[in-house]
Amino acid sequence: MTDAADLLRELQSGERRPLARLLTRIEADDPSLRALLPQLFKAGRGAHLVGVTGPPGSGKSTLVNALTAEWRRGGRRVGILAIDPSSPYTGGAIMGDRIRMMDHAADRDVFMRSMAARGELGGLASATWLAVAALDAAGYDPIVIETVGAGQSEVEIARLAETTVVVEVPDMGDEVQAIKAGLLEVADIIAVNKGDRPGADRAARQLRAMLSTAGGRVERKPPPVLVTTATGGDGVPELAAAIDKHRQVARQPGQLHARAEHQLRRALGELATRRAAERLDWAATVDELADRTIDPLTAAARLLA
Ligand SMILES: Nc1nc2c(ncn2[C@@H]2O[C@H](COP(=O)(O)OP(=O)(O)OP(=O)(O)O)[C@@H](O)[C@H]2O)c(=O)[nH]1
Ligand SMILES: [Mg+2]
Repeated sequence: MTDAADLLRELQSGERRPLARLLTRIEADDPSLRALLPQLFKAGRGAHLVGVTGPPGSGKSTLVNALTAEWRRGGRRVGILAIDPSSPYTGGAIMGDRIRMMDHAADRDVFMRSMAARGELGGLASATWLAVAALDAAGYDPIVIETVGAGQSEVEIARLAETTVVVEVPDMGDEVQAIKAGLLEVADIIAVNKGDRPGADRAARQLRAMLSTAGGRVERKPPPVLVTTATGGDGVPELAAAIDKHRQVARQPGQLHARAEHQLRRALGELATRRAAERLDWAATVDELADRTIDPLTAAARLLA
């Protein structure tokens, strides 16, 4: 019996602990993982990968918690990866997410994990990719990736998903307009959360108007804008239905290709860079660059020779 076969058997037992241990190895970039990856990837069942992103505090975790309850009612096993980019916004986010997911803590058909990015975002896309593969092999479907949409890198991570839900709030200030514009670009579905607050319906209407005149995106229809109240559950079944519906769209032949290509390029580029970095002698070359005894293009070519 090989290591990989043992691991898969454990993963598919329905227990959460083997999966938790595997994710720890993925986060640590454990070299012994490499031998297991071919079988891990082959064992994937093609779970629906759902990204949930949006500004800090917009209610992403609460909404994922509510969606999870909805999916559980449908008998689905839900995997959740909360990506903590260690940004100034998310101090304490891991603890907060754990508390919010307590509703499902005793349910072994819900797996929740916060993944840390070791202080910077490097390696996160590929670590997330491998983590998703692990959850997929373990039979979770859907798999949700929650990221704080506060910067370009986080937006990119959200794009690993097949279906990206952007969570907005009714009373977003002007200072976050830039974030908002970047986020809307990657949205397949927009949830205006905190629907119990004044102005939610108006914010939804404004977003719809903005999206219908945005142009430049001839290849697709404007994403649906839904109003949700994550705390009370209003609009959550509709959001779950919209996510399911988008899955069908995302899996049409042409769409799948575009998504897969983006996802694979990014994560593969990151893995290749990291593997290359392990083999290369950066220090000497960086010294030479600093001394101007070598030019950057020659240095790059030499590193990869
Ligand atoms: N009134 C109201 N409050 C909400 C709603 N959804 C979430 N909240 C509250 O908003 C706060 C932030 O919710 P979170 O779910 O932690 O938000 P988040 O987007 O995951 O936050 P970060 O991960 O830190 O970016 C909490 O106090 C929630 O209880 C809602 O629909 N209505
Ligand atoms: Mg959160």
